Amino acid sequence: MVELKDGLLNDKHKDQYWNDGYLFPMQAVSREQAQDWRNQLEALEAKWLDNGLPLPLNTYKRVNAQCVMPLACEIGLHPGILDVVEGILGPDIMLYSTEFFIKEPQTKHVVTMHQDLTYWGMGEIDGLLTAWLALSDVTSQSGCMDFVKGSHKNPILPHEDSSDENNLLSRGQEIAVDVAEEDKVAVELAPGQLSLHHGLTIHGSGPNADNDRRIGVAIRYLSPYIKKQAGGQDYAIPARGDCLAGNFKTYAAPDQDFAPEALKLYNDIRDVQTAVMMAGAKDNSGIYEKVK
Ligand SMILES: O=C(O)CCC(=O)C(=O)O
Repeated sequence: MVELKDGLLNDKHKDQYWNDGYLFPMQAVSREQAQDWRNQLEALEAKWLDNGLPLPLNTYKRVNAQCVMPLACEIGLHPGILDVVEGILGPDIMLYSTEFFIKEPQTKHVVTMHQDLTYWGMGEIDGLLTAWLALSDVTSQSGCMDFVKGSHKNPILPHEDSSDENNLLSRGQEIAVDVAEEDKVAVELAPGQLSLHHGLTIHGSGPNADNDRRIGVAIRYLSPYIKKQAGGQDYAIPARGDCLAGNFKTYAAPDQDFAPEALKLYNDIRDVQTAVMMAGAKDNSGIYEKVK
């Protein structure tokens, strides 16, 4: 356990993150808070699954949920999580994307081993990290993430697209080198616990062989000083400190689920990100699929 003092990382924790490319587990929010967020998510799923949204509900949950779901912003802007993130990114923080990674009980969905920054058009930077929050018990049995220690010291390695329908990633991206089982570190987390990983850390996750859903929230945070190297100007929500560098278009947290103006903004963000994310992809049938 990474013991936080007043909710903050100490220098040893920070060194560990920079040496290993990840840090876990931190109890960033209470178990009760995690259960409350899970309840809210499941109520939203029940209400909106067949409620005439322009894109499948899963698309909105899986990427940029912060744009259309107040709950995703509440989680991404929670002070307990931002306090931990501040220890790595510093006082100025933007929320780039909140993503619900859900594996239903006894299903084969996996996430192939990859580095996040491969298709984001940001280059090989230190100023982006993922805080991954467990909303259920996340174990090897239920398909927790695996990290490869020190792998963030690599550049962006070659990746290949896979067309496996069980892959939860946008283009089924997979690192083109085999990762030995003994190099994988299992990231087991209890509800309310958090892991951090660097944008170059090699990671993935296996299937859920458990009887409960495996629910994680991958929250991508950026330093406002990052400049995208490819694609048009991207979007982010100011989360803490000075976010006026102008590298990202800013927008406000939504105040109701799937409001028309938020759905329009969602499409604008999607267009900018799809151009970079899917460049050169063989297949475009996943969450960045073109709207007909
Ligand atoms: O939730 C998972 O299993 C994988 C998530 C992931 O790849 C990420 O957060 O970058």
